[in-house]
Amino acid sequence: MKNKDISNLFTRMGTLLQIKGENVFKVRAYFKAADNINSLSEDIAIFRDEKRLGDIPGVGKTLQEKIGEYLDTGKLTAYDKLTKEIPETVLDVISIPSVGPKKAKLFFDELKVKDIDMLEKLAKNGKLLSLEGIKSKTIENVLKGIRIVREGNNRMNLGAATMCAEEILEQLKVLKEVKQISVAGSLRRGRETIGDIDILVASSDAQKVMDVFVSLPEVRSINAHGETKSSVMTNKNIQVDLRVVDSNNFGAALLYFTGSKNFNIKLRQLAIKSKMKVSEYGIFDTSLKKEKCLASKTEKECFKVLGLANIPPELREDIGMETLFDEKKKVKLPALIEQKDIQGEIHVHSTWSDGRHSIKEMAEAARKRGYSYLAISDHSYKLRIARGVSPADLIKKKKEIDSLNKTFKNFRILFGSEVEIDSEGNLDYNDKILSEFDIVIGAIHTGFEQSSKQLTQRLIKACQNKHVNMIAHPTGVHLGKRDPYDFDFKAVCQAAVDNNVCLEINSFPIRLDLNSSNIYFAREMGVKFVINTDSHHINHLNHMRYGVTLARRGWLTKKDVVNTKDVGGLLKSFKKS
Ligand code: DGT
Ligand code: CA
Ligand code: CA
Repeated sequence: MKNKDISNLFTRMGTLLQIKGENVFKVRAYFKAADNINSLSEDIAIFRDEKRLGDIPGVGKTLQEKIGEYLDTGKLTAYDKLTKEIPETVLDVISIPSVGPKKAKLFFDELKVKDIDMLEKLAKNGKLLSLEGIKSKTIENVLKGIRIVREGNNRMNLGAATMCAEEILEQLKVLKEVKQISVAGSLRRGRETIGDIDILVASSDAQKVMDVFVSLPEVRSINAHGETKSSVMTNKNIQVDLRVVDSNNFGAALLYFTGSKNFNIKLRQLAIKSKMKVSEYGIFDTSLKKEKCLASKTEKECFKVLGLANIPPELREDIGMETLFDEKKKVKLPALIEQKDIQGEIHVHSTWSDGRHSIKEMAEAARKRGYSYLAISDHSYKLRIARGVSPADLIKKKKEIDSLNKTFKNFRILFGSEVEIDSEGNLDYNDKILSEFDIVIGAIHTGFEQSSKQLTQRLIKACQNKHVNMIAHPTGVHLGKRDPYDFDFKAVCQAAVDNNVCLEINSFPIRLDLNSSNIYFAREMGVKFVINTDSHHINHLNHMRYGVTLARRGWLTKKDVVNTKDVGGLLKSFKKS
């Protein structure tokens, strides 16, 4: 399906036209079409074949021709022409958080800044300062933005890595030579960000598996193509490493290549104490003249001979490591939360604010997932950028929810709101309105540059509001775009505990906020959590898996997470004493 490719191409085209200074209507037409193509549930090629491209809102005659050209040739002449005038690398400059299209245009027009390296040079040598409206604070932010983007380019988020790995796994799994297959490395451990994807296969015909792997359609270039290990770059610039081992060693290899590095070091130290040795081929008894393999087929057997429980991959990290390898206490591992424990969620959007789907569509999608409730928590009034709901519209929204609820059995839509916490820590609706909601979520979307003291106070004050049940995406991080804002996390956890406010684990791939170490820390302080997707589209409900993974990495059980309860239990646990 080429929908995503075409949508991305139109977005890039629109952005470059903006830099060129084209007429706003032309620019907007590209953005609108891109947006609508992205949310089609059907293959755009079918629209074309059935001559229905004109049915897609915002797709006029000219764009229809362009879509046709791309579907037929995989190219767009207009785009190629445009990028001769304005290099594609200007898009990288725009992706820097504090830059955006306006400044990128200024930089390009005045100083011909065509890529990030050049921008960095001019920021450092003071040339940028010569431009109108550019202050030293702007330069500071530009350099900070460059650092974040570069880090983001080195590591992808868990969602992007999972999607890429699953596509590849699907294609290898079907080979008859592949006996077992699994991801390994940081992806198997569920880290928030992933450097490269590691895949492990058990097969007696390594060469065949390697040959298929390096010729997969998503492979752009081959870094290595060996007997048991290959490494490729995909067309999305993701490195994927594949190792093939014998079926008899699969468990030991999986253990070894899952890591983390520090976890493996601990395993080796533990083994040495019992006169054993750990390698990618197995666990060996070293007390005998000739080493003897004690376990290698499954991870479980390997752990067992080392005297350990079957430690889930998510726990093989520095956090909690002391507990895992504690010599004195016999450690019982927690029964980690699983995706099937989730009964519903409380942070999704609808067309009442910036969501793509109606309340009914969102509810149906949630029901299909087996949920028994869903809180539609649109943005509050002041967040104009996200079409926040006016007090007058709240009455209509509530009516719509009430009448939909009459049509359901065993499912309930809750009336929620993601309410702006203003720069002083006050909420965007008054107490009377807040008391009407089933669920009130406090959230920060602006004013990130405040001092740590101000931000901490703001969050604490929101926790103290008697209507607030949860704080959304508590640290404000955007992976690869924005660092967490600076605040006292411990103080906010304490305020959350004292006021019976939950902290969110936001599963949206660019957020993943709280992250696993925040979760682990907050849990020790007694914080309760809600795992949400922050969906703006029905497809986003699938992101729940990432939030659950983070929760597991933070050692959470079902009990720590409020949306593992039924709707009665959920609302009861939000009650303020
Ligand atoms: P990443 O890719 O940076 O997100 O992190 P990992 O943990 O996937 O690291 P990676 O891809 O370098 O290696 C995969 C696993 O292989 C790692 O978790 C532990 C294991 N491993 C085995 N031998 C080595 C070694 O010599 N160095 C490193 N770094 N890892 C090794
Ligand atoms: Ca890796
Ligand atoms: Ca690797």
